[in-house]
Amino acid sequence: ASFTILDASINDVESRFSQEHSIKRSGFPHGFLFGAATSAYQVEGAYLEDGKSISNWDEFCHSKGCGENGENGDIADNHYHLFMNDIEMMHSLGIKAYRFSISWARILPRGRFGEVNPLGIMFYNKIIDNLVQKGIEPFVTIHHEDFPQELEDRYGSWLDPQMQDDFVHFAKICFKSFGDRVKYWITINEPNLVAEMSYEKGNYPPNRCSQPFGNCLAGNSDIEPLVVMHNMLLAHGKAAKLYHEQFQAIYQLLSKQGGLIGLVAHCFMYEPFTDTNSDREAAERALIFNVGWSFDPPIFGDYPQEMREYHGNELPRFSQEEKEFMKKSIDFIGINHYSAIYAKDCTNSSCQESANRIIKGFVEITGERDGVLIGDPTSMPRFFVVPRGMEEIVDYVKTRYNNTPMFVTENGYSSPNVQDVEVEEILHDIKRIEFHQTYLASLAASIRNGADVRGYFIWSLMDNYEWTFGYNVRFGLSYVDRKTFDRIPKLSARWYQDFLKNNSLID
Ligand code: AM3
Repeated sequence: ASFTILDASINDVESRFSQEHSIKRSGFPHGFLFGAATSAYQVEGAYLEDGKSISNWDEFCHSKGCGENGENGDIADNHYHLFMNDIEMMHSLGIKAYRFSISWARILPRGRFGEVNPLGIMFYNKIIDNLVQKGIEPFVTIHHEDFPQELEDRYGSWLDPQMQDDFVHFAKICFKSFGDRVKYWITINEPNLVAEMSYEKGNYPPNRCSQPFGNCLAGNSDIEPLVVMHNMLLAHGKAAKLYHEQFQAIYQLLSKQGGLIGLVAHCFMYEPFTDTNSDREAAERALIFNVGWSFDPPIFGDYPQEMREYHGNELPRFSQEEKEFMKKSIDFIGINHYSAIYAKDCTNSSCQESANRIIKGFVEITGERDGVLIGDPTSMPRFFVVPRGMEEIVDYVKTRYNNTPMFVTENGYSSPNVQDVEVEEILHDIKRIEFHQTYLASLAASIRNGADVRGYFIWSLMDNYEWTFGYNVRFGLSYVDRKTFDRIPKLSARWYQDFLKNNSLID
């Protein structure tokens, strides 16, 4: 019923799509999970309610003003109070899975130095129970950016191996409390991006970088991203071992649903800037330094050889015992994919940003070649619309990891910023529909070629707090009114609803 206001505009969309853009639900395998995603800090709000403590993002936003115009996630989408409405919205969309994250500071306000907060457990129990009741699969990210600030203050969070213990303690409580109903677990969201944004570029908390600029603090960006990633990967490995050994089998016996556990990485597709050996190698290297850095350890038990060659002893090492439990510590690979970008070798010249040396392996990135952009721009810098990138990245991951099961855990579009856009214009989001149609067509092609992809999540269910960009970068299928918190489905929501019913707009 909530979609009726937009019924009229759907006709406008129909005329815009040609036959080759037509992609239908039936073009995907039968049990393929279509869903939408959010994360706790970006939607929940209620930042100090019912026993939740201050998280690293609360602290960062309050002390420095984290988003544009000083916006923060104190209230966000008020999902903490409106979750029933939101689950109803998912149900009417017809999605079969919902990916969300658990606020660590709500469950364990003082990490492993304090008690479990029963009200936190209760909140996620209500979400999970209501999802299950509506036939929507809960897809739970245990850690997505936010953790209790106390862990930062006490020992420096991910820079210290103690954070692994805190994470495993948290994960265990989640498995115990929710594991009877949750079949899909993601340990950590995008550790590779956290290493870059928090310890290299310094724009996410704790804002560390080696050449202080803006608000960032002096750190050692040559080493810290590597250390932080190492601690995150080990935290993942230990939690996965615990899940595999103590929970998976029991839940299998009890409810015939053992559950699967995976890790999610931020996966750009890199294409060579020029058709030269050095740029072709640069594109390959950027993939290895991102995808390989994230998934080689939990699949093969160690970092890629190429990274060892570049970083030498600065790249931490796994002990023999660690290699053993890291290996095969994931049941599925989560790919967050938004964009492709050109990669240009900077081994012999000096790379412009240190991130391009450390995080990308001496690769400069650019979205422009000979004055032509790689794809349409979006409101996120360096995110372009390049549908072929989806097939390319999935194929790369498929080949590198021998077709380990994959999920596209995020894919989405934020419209370019236009001054004073009318709400009407935001709701009439034809570009977002086109984005999803073309990226899905590209994904379907890789599945036809044998890629074992099992689901696709749109980022995001609704407009939300986009980290340092605040509320103006809108990825949602629904518009959120910042004053009333009303959710208004955009045309893309109507499109997704139709798509899931296997109707194509051009039928
Ligand atoms: O907000 C999320 C989406 C949208 O943009 C989500 O929480 C994240 O998991 C994910 O990373 N998302 C996202 N990323 C933008 C990050 C900026 C990276 C810029 C790097 C440029 C090379």
